[in-house]
Amino acid sequence: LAPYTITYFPLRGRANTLRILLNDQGQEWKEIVVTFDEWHKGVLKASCAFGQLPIFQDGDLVLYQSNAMLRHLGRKHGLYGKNDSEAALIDMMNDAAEDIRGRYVTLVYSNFDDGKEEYLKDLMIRLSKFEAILANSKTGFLVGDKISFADYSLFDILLTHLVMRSSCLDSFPNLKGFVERMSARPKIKAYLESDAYTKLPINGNGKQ
Ligand code: 6SG
Repeated sequence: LAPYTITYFPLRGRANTLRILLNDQGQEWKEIVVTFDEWHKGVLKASCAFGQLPIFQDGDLVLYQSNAMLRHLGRKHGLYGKNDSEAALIDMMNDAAEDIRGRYVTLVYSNFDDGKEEYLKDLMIRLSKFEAILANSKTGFLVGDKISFADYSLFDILLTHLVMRSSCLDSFPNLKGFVERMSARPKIKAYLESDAYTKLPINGNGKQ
């Protein structure tokens, strides 16, 4: 039986990196889908540690905060580097990806139509930093010689931004190569082609 459960809205949103990681690692999990109608009744929200989804359960362990979930899976599945220094660098990379994700979520839910072009200008600067990091990587991963949870985070936000602006990686060959390599990993490829992925909207308000 799957030890893991993800409770979330019927969205990619903040669950998508988790789902990509779990698929790629050959893990099974259960999804509990929370509709917006159900959520707005407020009972589940009141029970959540910080009043928000997703929830991740690993047996008796109940986690809130999507990046804590990624770190937990990183520790359990060998996706957190080979020593403390690599772990610190992986944290740093994931935090930089989270900086982009946080700005994206703010744009989508507050000011998408008017703010998009200015957002994309700032995004290019942020992506250029990741481009330089990957240009210096000998292995094609963000840190060390193995995939980490930060690679899945970066991959997810790049997929999301390719939907928003399909040309956004055109001047970043290393990021483009990264997306191609990640997308070609057999279990990720199968997931990205599945209804479980393609039928889910990215966000809860129809913007993308
Ligand atoms: C939003 O922000 O889609 N959780 C969100 N929103 C519901 O009542 N730092 C943590 C983490 O990393 C952030 C959690 C995250 O885990 S997901 C949440 O629980 C709340 O606050 C993004 C998303 N939201 C769509 C949504 C569904 C119900 C309320 C917000 C859209 C707006 C109103 C209805 C549909 Fe809606």
